[in-house]
Amino acid sequence: HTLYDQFAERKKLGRKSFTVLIDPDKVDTPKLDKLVNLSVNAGVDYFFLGGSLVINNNLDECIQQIKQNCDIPVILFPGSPSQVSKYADALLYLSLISGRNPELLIGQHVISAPFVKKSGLEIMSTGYMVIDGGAPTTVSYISNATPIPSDKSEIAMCTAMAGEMLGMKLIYMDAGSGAKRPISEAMIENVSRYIESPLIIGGGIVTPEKAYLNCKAGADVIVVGNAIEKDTSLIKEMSDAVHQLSTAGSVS
Ligand code: 1GP
Repeated sequence: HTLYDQFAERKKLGRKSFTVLIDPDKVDTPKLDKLVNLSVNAGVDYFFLGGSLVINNNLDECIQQIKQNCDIPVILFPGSPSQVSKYADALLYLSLISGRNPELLIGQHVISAPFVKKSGLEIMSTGYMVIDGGAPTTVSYISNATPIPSDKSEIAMCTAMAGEMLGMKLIYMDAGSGAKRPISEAMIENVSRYIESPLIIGGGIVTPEKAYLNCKAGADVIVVGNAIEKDTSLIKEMSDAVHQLSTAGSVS
C-alpha cells in the first residue's frame, strides 16, 4: 500500500486529512519534539516537510528526529530539487502548472531526475497551483511566475483538469505560506467538482473554521504551517475541525 493509495482511498471514503507543514529552518530540537508530540495527540495525518528556502540544511536530521518519535508519515514538499531526503516516506513531485516558468514546469525535474529516482522515495506526481494570496508570498516571488488571480475560479478549474489529464495524481492549490488571504471556498468548490484526484489546500489558513469550510467545499487535505508555528494549541483545534467533517460524512 503506497501513501498515494491511502490518499485516494481516503478521498473515496470522504475522509479528510490534516497535515502539519514543518519548515526545517524554523524548528530546533526541543521545538520539533513538542510539535511532534502535540501532533500525535491531535491525530495529525501527515507531515509535509520543506520550504522555499534552505538556510540551515538540516532536513535529514529533522526527519530522523520525527521518525524516532512517531509513525506519522513524512512527505517532502520541496522548494527546490536539493530538498530530497531518503529518510522521508514520499515526495510531492511538484510541477508548477499555474505558472509559465519552464524551469519549474519541467526543467529542474530533468536535471534532478536520476538523483530523485535513486532516492527510492515514493514519488507523488503533483500539479502545484499557486493562487494569489493578496500580497506577494515567498513562493510567488521565488517561482518567478504569476499566481492565478484569487477570483478566477475557472482558470484554476481548467488548470487542475489539465494537470489531471496530463497524469498528475494530486492537485495542490496553495495561496503561499503566510498568505494574507487563503483560497476561497468558491474556488475550492469549483475545482473539486471537476477533478477526481485528491485536492490539497494550503496557505494562510489560520482558523479551524476556515479549515472546516475548506473541507466542506471539497478539499481533501488541509495544510497548515505558519499559524501553528505561532500558536501550537491550534494543532488540536485544526485537526478536530478537519476530522469533524469525516465523522459527520460517514454518519449521514
Ligand atoms: C504553504 O500551504 C502551505 O506552502 C501552508 O501555508 O504556512 O500559511 O499555513 P501556511
